Amino acid sequence: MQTESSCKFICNSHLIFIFAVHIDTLKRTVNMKNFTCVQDIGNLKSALDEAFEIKKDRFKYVELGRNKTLMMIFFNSSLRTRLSTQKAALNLGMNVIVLDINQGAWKLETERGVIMDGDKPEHLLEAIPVMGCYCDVIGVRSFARFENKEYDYNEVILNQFIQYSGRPVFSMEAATRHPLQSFADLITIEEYKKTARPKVVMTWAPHPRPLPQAVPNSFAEWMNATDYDFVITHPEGYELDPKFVGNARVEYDQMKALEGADFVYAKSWAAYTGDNYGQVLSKDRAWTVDKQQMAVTNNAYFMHCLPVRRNMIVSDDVIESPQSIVIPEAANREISATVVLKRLIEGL
Ligand code: AN0
Ligand code: CP
Repeated sequence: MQTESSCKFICNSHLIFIFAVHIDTLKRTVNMKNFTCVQDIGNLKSALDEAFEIKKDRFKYVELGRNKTLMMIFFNSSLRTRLSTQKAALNLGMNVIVLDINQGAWKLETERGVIMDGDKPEHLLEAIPVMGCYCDVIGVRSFARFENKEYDYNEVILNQFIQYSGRPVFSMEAATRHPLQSFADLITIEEYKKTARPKVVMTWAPHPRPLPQAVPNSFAEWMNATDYDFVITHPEGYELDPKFVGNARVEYDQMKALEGADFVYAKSWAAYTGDNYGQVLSKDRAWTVDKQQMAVTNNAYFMHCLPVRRNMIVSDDVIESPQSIVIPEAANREISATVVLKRLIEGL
């Protein structure tokens, strides 16, 4: 039997390969199994086209999710992800169940082989397939714990959901990536850019507590998938995993990096490298994005995923300036989530 993707004939002793057009391209739908990284979204141009189509008419696919249930599982706090993903599900006519693991659920053991005589009455390996019984799609928020780099970077929790829930799973910020955020960031840059190939600078900024690398890793991964001029700047010691840095330019001098920038994307993250994994190495407020930093840019737009600590990461003046697009950026979370949920439902 011919496969859907290709078939071959033997003709005059030449092999002629005829590649059948995959049925998906005809329907212009992309069936996603899971959504955890930029590769899962496939072609960025068609993902953006779909985002703008949905932004024009966000209830266009309201019939698609009828009698389908989204379950959102939060191991960590959230404002935007919770609200925007729920709104996205409502746009698609879905039902929504939300569970905060730390508020009302049994405390979950996550390690195999543990003698469960402590304070955790339930194991994740039972909890996950049970959750899968009550829904069609599962979103998971599970931050890096900073106890063990390998554990975090292997995405143990997220992968257990993929393996044991029996449902499509999407990341609502996992240990190493925050793809719904990065997709919303990309949509926002596309809306505001004035040149085909804008200069986008991601700058580290100080914060009192160690924050995950998920947002900067993910932003870098998505920016590297575009043809933008992408620069990363941070103090020495804050190098990110080279897998995410890719071909981005890394510049240790923040002011030099910011020269001529069209977009400034601020984010704090804890150290990644060596024994410093998960540590705060600097709280140097010289790195806070202030008027002085913005002055060397090309009248750049200021972006941040939020929540943001004012006068640590960004000054009041900059975040309140007309160049600050943090609110439209957050608004686009509804759009990125609608595209992702639509595609996951189409894959059911
Ligand atoms: C989280 C982080 O930096 O990953 C969530 C950002 C969307 N931020 C905090 O924990 C403050
Ligand atoms: N940007 C973002 O993911 O925000 P929340 O942590 O509030 O969901």
